[in-house]
Amino acid sequence: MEKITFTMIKPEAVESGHTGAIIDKITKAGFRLVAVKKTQLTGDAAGAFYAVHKERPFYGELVEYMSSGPIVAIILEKENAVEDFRKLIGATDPIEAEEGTIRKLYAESKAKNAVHGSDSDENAEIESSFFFSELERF
Ligand code: 3AN
Repeated sequence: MEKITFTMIKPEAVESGHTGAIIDKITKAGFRLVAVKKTQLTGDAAGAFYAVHKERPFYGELVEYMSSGPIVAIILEKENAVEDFRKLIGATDPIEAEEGTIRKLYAESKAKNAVHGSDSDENAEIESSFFFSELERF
């Protein structure tokens, strides 16, 4: 059964011109683009998106970084989307990410790690709804 996951290409990767290469890698791995939007988060919006991490020591840094420049928000569809996408992006810290993964190729650090990937079907829907209405999904 086809499922969705949600990703963001983060500010540093967009700024460095990696958007096209990252989307190419994603679609070549069998994911279908359901919705795509380039936008910039306000500090408040980034804070709300990452509210689950509020108590983590890096929360302030994360919110500041994620609102520092444009991002590309994307809903993706594939069988086993959440798990397969997390495999494609690799570990949170690029030092630990496997060869060939998006974070190994494009991430700068644990904070500036190129892309976001939903960690569950439930969060994929919550995160997708944060950026897109039902009418914007095709
Ligand atoms: P993932 O994005 O792999 O699911 P999480 O959920 O542990 O990783 O962390 C969410 C985001 O918070 C990461 N994508 C990363 O940008 C940031 N982050 C995680 N750990 C750190 C850290 N130690 N220092 C700075 N930022 C971090």
